[in-house]
Amino acid sequence: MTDPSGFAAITSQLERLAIEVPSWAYGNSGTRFKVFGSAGTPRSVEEKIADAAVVNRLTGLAPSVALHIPWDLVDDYTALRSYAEDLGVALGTINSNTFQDDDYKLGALTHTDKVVRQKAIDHHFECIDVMHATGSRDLKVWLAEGSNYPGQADLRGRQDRLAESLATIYERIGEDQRLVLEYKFFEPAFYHTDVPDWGTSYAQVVALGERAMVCLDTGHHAPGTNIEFIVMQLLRLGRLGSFDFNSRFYADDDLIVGAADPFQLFRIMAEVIRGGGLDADSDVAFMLDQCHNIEDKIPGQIRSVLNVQEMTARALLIDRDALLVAQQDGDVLGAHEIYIDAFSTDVRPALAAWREERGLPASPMRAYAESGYQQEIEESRRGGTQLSWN
Ligand code: PSV
Ligand code: MN
Ligand code: MN
Repeated sequence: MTDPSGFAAITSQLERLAIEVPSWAYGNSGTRFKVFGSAGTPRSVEEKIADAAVVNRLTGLAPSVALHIPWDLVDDYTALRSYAEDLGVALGTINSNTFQDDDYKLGALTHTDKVVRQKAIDHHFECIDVMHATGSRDLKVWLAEGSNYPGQADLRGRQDRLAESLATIYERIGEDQRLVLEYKFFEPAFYHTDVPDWGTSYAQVVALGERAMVCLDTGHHAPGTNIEFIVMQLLRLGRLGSFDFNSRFYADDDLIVGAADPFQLFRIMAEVIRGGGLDADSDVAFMLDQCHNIEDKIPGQIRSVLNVQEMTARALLIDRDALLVAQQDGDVLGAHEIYIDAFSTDVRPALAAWREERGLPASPMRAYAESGYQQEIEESRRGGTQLSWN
C-alpha cells in the first residue's frame, strides 16, 4: 500500500493509545426529564464489564473499565478483578461519589460539620480499599459541592476545609496510587462550585504532593474556553493526570467524544502529543465520561474510542519540523495551513488496514452490528433490574 500521508511513521505512537471506558456508560441514562430504558441493559456490574470487554475486543483500544462507588458496589472486588481479567480487561480508575446522599446537601469534604466531613472522608477511604483489591492506580474525586446564593456560604472557609479533607485522603493512598481532582464550573451548585476550574484544582493538588493530579473533563468548561491551552499548561506543569472525554454543544452534555467538534478533539490531542502526553513514559490517563441516552450503548462506546483514535492519528501527522520553521519565520498562514493539512487528512482507510494487520476488524462498528451480541443481550437480559446511570 502506498503511504502518501506518512501513516506508517505514526503507528508506534498510535499503538500506545489506550482509552478507559466508564462502567456507567453501559447503564440506562437520560436527562432530568426522562431516563429511557433500553433492552439489553446490564443488570449487574459483571454485565457492564462484559459489555466493556466487547468494546475492547473489537477495537483493541479500551483495556480498562472505570468503576463508580457505590454504583458498582460488590462484595468481593478481588473476584471482580479476576472476572474482568478473564474477559481481557482491567479494572481502572475508582470514582468516589459524594453527590447522592442527603447528608451532603450543603457539602461533603467542605461541610461545616466535622461529622459530615468525616463521613465523606471515610467514603474515600473505602474507595482506596477497593483500589487495593482491584489493582487500580487512580482515585478520581469529583465534588458536587458549592452554593446557590451569594452569601450562602463562606467561600474561603470551604476552600480551607477542602484542603484539609483532601490532605487526609491523600495521606491514605498507596505509593503507586494517585489522587486526581476533577473540576467543573457549575452544576449541581450554580452560584459557586468549590473546584470550578483547573487553577483551583491545580492549587489544591500541588499542596497535596506529587501523586496528586488534575482531571480535565472536556464538558466542564464555559463555552468558548480554549481547552487545549489548559492541556498545554497542565502538561507543562506536570499535573495533567487524566482526561474525562465527552463532547458537548451547551454544557455537560456527555455526548460521544468528537461528535460535536472533532476539530477541538484534534487540537486537544495535538497539545497532548506536543507536551509528551503520549510518550512511552507518560502517565496521562485517557478516559471517557459519557452517557448514551438514546443510542445503543456498546456501539456508542465503540464510536467514541474510534473517534479519539482517529483524531490522535491526525494530530500525530502534524509536520512538526515544518510547523516550527513556519512559526519561527512568522509565517502565520503557512503555519496554520500545516496544522490544517494534518486535520484534513482522511486516516480512516489507513486505520482500517492497520487494524486488520493486528487481527482486529477493519470496521469495529460493522463487526459489532454483525456479531449478534446486541440481539443476544436483548434476549438474555430480560429478568432482573436494569441498571441506571445512578
Ligand atoms: C460530573 O459531571 C462527572 O463528570 C464526574 O466525572 C462524575 O464522576 C461523572 O460525571 C459521573 O457522574
Ligand atoms: Mn467527568
Ligand atoms: Mn460531567
